[in-house]
Amino acid sequence: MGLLKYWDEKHETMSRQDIEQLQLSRLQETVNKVNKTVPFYQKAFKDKGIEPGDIKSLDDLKHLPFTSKQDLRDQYPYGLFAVPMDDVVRLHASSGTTGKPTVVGYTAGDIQRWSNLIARCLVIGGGDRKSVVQNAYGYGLFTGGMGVHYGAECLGATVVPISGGNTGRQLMLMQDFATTILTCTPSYALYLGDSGAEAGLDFRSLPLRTGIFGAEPWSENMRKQLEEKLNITALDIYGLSEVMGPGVAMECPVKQGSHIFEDHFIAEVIDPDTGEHLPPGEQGELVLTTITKEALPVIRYRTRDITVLDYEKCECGRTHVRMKRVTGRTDDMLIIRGVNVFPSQVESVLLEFGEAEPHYMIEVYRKGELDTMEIQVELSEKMFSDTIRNLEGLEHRIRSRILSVLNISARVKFVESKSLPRSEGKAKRVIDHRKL
Ligand code: DLL
Repeated sequence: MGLLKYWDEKHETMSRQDIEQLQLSRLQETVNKVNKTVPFYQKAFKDKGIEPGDIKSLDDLKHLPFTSKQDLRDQYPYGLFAVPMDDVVRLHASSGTTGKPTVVGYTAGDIQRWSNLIARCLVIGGGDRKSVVQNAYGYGLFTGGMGVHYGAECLGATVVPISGGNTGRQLMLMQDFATTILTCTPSYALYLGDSGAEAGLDFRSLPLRTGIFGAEPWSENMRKQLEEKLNITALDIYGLSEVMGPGVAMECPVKQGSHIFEDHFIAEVIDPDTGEHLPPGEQGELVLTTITKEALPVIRYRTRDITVLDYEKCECGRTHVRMKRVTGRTDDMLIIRGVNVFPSQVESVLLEFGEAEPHYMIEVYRKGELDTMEIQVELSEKMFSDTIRNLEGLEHRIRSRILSVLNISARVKFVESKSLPRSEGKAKRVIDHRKL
């Protein structure tokens, strides 16, 4: 346990009544603001016959329109921003369903609030000013690296901005810099653990205490392995770029779900088919509304993540609602090594090449601890009988294109025309062999 119990005790332990009061006033402010500054919301409210003044209680939230990833894409790049670009100090981006990413922006105030929320997460994980945070989330357009980095600095910890990859160096610095908190995806943590063990590293001899793992789904079984192999407490961190990035929710050491930071976000669970609001305890799609974001406030953002909300009192003393582990998504987005991949992105790359047929199958494996993706593509009959050299050239070109568009390397395997299974209903494009 670190020196601090809470980072922001007042907000983390508010009574339900106070949380709801704060949420309502912040929601009203947000709705007023987007109605003035974001034409998309202005129109969406109008289409639903809603005026900002109609939001008189939290229950009225259900009358507001949803926002989807597609809406952000349609407004690419900055259409949903609620402030002039002069006030935007940072951009990040995540994969869209096709070529163009989803762009998100932050004001200086947004960065400050985000950093404070990450500091809150780190304190929940036992962090304090003495902590050495080895941040192995990827730096760049992905929100993981920079998001956690600024939060660790905000806490006053020492941050090692190593980013992902370069496992040998990660293990060396973990020892030399006396890392106490490791932040990365759970699959990469497992890889680090196994590589360390192979290299004869005894994690019991290290000061490493906590792992804060997220950006992809993982399981209790995975937690057990990570805790044993790395000799740590492994906690879950949840977030998504459109809503902020990491730090929307964080699991406390009670390990019964992640607290969604309700002073900044309003959480709902809906039936993904009907859009109906579901009572607490029922499983459905998580919908989040931001109530303190300036650059990119989102109203009822459909995360596509499946979870359950739990309003029971938590032993840790925090009063914010907990979400259970995300068990899946309502769309076909895959997360491979922390990178979001939509089958439609793969398809559009394949179709850039005249030689490939629009019949393909994506298979995802977990080899050791690393996810690998193999794409089987049908070739036209004429191409299939082409010289091996030509085929190798084509394979190489497809692979590099996939790498540059999706930011992930894949194996490409050509198969004969008409050899992949055809389906009569929805095409099955993905076989996920990973057992989480
Ligand atoms: O993955 C933000 C993040 C970075 C979270 C670092 C945690 C740690 P995106 O790239 O926009 O943002 O992907 C968001 O990843 O909708 C979920 O499907 C999935 N995801 C994120 N955290 C978890 C988690 C970041 N703890 C999408 N468990 C989300 C399961 C998660 N899925």
